[in-house]
Amino acid sequence: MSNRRKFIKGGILGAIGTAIFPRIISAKKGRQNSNSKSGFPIVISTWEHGIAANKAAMKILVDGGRAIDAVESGVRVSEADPEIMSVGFGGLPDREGKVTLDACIMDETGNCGAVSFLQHIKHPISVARKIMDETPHVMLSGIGALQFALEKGFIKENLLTSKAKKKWQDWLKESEYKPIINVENHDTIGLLALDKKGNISGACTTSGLSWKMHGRVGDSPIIGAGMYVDNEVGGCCATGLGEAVMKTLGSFLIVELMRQGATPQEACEEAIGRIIKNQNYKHMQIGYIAINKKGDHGSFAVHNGFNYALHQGGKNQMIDSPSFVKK
Ligand code: SD4
Repeated sequence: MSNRRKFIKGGILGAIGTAIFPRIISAKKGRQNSNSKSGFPIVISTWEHGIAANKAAMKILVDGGRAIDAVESGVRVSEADPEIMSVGFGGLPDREGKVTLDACIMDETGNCGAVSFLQHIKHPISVARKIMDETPHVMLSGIGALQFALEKGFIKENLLTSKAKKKWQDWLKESEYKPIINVENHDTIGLLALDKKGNISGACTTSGLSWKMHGRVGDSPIIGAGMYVDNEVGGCCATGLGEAVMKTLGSFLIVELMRQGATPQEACEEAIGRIIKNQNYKHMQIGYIAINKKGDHGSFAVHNGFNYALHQGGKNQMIDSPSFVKK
């Protein structure tokens, strides 16, 4: 390692890790998530619906396909499933009863695309991909994103299922607006893949916080907040209260910490540490998953209960994430 690199590693991790949030990094430095193994192809994604998404993504990778195609195909499975009430079709609406979707995608060259506040389109991730591939822009929002999608041949649909509508009508009785993340009201899918060539891509898609204010956009479509990849280093996805992730640009932070030498596990712990240090974390859940170029992975959450799906070495399984608050 060059002297300069040693200096950066020591300097930045020293300053960030031990001075700012000593409890996490210094106590656990060098420790890997006990579930972490190296190797790729690998697909990792948030929450239980990740199992089906991983399966679709890995199918592409084992045939020698690109990570970018794998991540898009993977999260489309969750977007299309009306039983998943936090992503795409069947997602819970905002306080006005409108299903508004956020998504982003990023490839190994640093190209990226995103949509925010998009209505009526079942697969926001594929609209994000088209923005990445066919426009000079990164993000389209609201009516402009819808217009673009329709021009590209996407079909306008009603995404509010009767089940989601019923839940909204029940919520309306009290109309209590609490932007609080708990087990019932979130489950964004963030998915990362490293293909056989060792190239990395990521995708993230969500209907966001249920009962959110109309027009509210969370972290999920923000490159660097809800998801970020850098082909020299690794990638990260976030789930949970988007406002807390946006305030700390969590996914970008985690990738940059890995660039300075942190393991995926250490980097996730440090990013959660920033939230704990500066925000009232008691009533908010945030979870991160991260991988590096070797196919090591890590995860960390504020509270107990976060889990993720890992497809590696021929096995596709759920793993409980470690957390800052243990119970
Ligand atoms: C948001 N981060 O809109 C998303 C919600 C989420 O798991 O992740 N839920 O704030």
